[in-house]
Amino acid sequence: MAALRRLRQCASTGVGVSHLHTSSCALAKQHYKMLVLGGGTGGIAMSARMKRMLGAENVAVVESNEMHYYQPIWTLVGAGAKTLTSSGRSTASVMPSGVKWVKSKVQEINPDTNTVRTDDGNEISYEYLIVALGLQIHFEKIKGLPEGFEHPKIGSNYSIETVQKTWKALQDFKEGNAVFSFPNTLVKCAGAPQKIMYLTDAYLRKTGKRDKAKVIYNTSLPVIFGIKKYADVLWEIVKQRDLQVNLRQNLIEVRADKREAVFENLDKPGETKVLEYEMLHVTPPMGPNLVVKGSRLADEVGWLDVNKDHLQHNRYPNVFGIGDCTNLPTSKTGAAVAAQTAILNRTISKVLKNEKPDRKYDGYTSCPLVTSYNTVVLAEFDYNGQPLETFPINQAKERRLMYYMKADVMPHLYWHGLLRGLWGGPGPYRKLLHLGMK
Ligand code: FAD
Ligand code: UQ1
Repeated sequence: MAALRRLRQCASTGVGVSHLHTSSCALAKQHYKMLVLGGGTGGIAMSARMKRMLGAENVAVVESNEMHYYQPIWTLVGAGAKTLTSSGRSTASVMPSGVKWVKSKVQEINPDTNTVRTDDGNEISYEYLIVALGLQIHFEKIKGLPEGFEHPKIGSNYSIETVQKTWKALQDFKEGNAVFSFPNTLVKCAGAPQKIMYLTDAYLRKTGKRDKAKVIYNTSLPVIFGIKKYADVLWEIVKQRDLQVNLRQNLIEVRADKREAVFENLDKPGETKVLEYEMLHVTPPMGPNLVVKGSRLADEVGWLDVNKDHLQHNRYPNVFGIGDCTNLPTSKTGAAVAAQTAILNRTISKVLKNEKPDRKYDGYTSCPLVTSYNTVVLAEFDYNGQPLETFPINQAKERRLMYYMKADVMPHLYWHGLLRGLWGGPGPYRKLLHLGMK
């Protein structure tokens, strides 16, 4: 009797029940033609596109968070130019209507049986899988963190819990070192660790405190930015504004009670330097999503192993990947995800017809380098590190128009274009705009 009641309850939830345990409907087996893992940028955008291609009833998204955030605006939240509230919307509101939202965490992916197991014990099977699980941030790899964030004067734009602490530290700045770090790992939006330095400099000038501050950017990288065209202009800016850039310096410890940051010199193993700070902005070490890393879908490092042209998995042809969780050899950004959605849509439409994928991803990525409260250098480039600029003007120049685009246009393009599967990056417009100039 009890089992029958359970069965009725489960059936009334609308779950596609093909097999049922008597004890709990949490163990009900569900099946979808297209299963999307992750309801972040790539996951929501692809679910909107898959709904259009296959019908909503054939698509499900696994995501446990009740809120969806537009992370790129956190740079401006950390500098007090936008509110955190403005960066988030409920996951329910961005989920395409009719698409099944599985409100759980993915625990295990089994591509050999075409199944996924969630943290509440459900097994979901799929015909096709899109993995969009993003990357993992690792504050805990720095000694003294994350507990150090309980102290004042320290923040990080890289998480919801810490981004407002950056703004607090900036407002409370009195006198001393403003220190910014860049870890010894891949990161998402490789420009963000220094954008907040430029904004800090601008804020301190605006509030008359700049002459009491030493602004220091300690980066693990051997360059200020990976693409020479933009690096050249950034070096000029840091010189002009008296911002100290130290290369190959990696943050390994924060003694937040004493306001000390410890950096190791990556070129001289064993050599460390302790910096006292009045403000510290931490960019955490990052790495592959742990669920991807623990599955057979991972490459030897742990990233999702996909074909760089078509975004199809290299060993499992019914699996696809997008965004920060993949091993696509380009810089990890939302702008890159936008371009990838158009390519992946095309790849999947071909695979569904038993045809070969044709359109190739060129690696397009973009980083709006915010250099003050009203200027941006808009870096755009491809797999080869070649600039691939949308506008027929020199983008390696600080421009007010680009700041307006970053702060006010991009969020609209994100919520109403990208997430609805209507914005596949600026590629087509680039061609038009450049044609117009010829
Ligand atoms: P995400 O959007 O991170 O989504 C991953 C999703 O997977 C999340 O919703 C997460 O909850 C979910 N997930 C993870 N694990 C599980 C699990 N086990 N089970 C279920 N769900 C799971 N990009 C730009 O283009 N321009 C910028 O100016 C820019 N600035 C940035 C500034 C900052 C401070 C930050 C943090 C990022 C910035 N980015 C920028 C990067 C951009 O936000 C990301 O590259 C983009 O969101 C990646 O999309 P994604 O779908 O791959 O991952
Ligand atoms: C972009 O497409 C995008 O996604 C909506 C961003 O936000 C995550 C960006 O920051 C940028 C720069 C682009 C590229 C778009 C144009 C118009 C250059």
